[in-house]
Amino acid sequence: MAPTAFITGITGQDGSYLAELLVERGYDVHGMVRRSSVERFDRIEHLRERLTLHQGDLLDQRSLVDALRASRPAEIYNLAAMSFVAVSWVQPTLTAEFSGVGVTRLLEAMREVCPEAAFYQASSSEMFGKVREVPQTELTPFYPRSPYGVAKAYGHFITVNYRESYELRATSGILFNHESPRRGLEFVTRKIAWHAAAIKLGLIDKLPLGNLEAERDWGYARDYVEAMWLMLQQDVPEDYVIATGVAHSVRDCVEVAFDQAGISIDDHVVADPTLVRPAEVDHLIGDATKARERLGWEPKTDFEALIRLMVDADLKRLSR
Ligand code: NAP
Ligand code: F7E
Repeated sequence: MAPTAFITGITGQDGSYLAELLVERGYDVHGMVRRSSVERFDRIEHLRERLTLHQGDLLDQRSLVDALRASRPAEIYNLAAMSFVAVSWVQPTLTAEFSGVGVTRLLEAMREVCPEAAFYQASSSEMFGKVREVPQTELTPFYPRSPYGVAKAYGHFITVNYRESYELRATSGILFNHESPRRGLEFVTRKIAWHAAAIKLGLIDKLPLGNLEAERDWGYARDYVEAMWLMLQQDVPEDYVIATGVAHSVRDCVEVAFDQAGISIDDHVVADPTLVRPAEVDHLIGDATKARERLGWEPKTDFEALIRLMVDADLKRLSR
């Protein structure tokens, strides 16, 4: 019988790639979606027939228990969160509810309905924040610098705590930034790729940006969901850093994107101080040695290839 997987956040970037991977591997894939007056399932539209969707919300315990009862999963991937760091300063308590306490709600639902399942928590390099060492490993202490990072640190530790308290097969993946043509338009790589394409096609003229010197360790989302799956195939649940080990600046991203689109930076990029964050994270570079050695995982797509494929995808999309 096909194993059953349950994904929260299935309508998001990672949820859609993970659903694709699990469907390809013969899983019976269930996903949780929240109610909206307008249904927006663009990222999973092509898979819709092969998925079972349940209404639910990380803010609502009843809905989590019912969704798990209806799907009885062997693997649970908790990808749902308020994932945009900048907005976490605007909605700090809501971020804590979704991305922090929401993890406890789902773990409690799992304990009640399917304690034998394997659980994946989407932890984040944002937990390292004001970094204590470079590069960061599974043992690097956390110093989050945003309400999002603080909420994720709570989600991370409650996952570890439930693993140790109740012997749940709960694993936390500490993922560094990962991008794709399905990335939300508000995140910087996709914003740059989309603007480069739109400027090239004469649809707009300016690209407003905040801190051009900020650096991140950027990988490809398609590679990273493979790591999530590998983590849940291990006999012993442990935490893993997933990263490329190479950092680039926002400026590097603009250079590659504009080169791919064939346009000049000087004429279009404008500084917008409102996009600079109250606190920034520096020197985020991950060391994924443990994942390489234990999971056999390695990133396949480098930064430059990633940004070029994102620009091409937006050029294609906007030309239609
Ligand atoms: P994303 O594209 O923003 O997707 C977030 C998903 O969470 C969406 O499906 C969204 O549903 C859902 N969601 C938000 N609040 C919810 C709630 N209260 N109840 C139920 N569902 C809710 O994020 P992503 O890039 O795929 O990231 C997936 C996970 O990995 C997130 O937890 C993120 O924090 C974490 N993470 C991401 C990265 C990265 O670089 N991408 C790195 C480290 C960790 P709607 O479609 O209804 O909005
Ligand atoms: O910002 C700088 C900004 O919003 C990257 C999420 O997936 O990864 C993501 O969080 C950098 C920051 O991603 C603009 O100041 C400059 O330094 O693309 P971002 P993020 O904040 O790193 C982590 C690992 C997650 O877990 C999160 O869920 O780019 N930056 N100018 C800008 N950023 C944005 N968004 N927009 C700008 O105009």
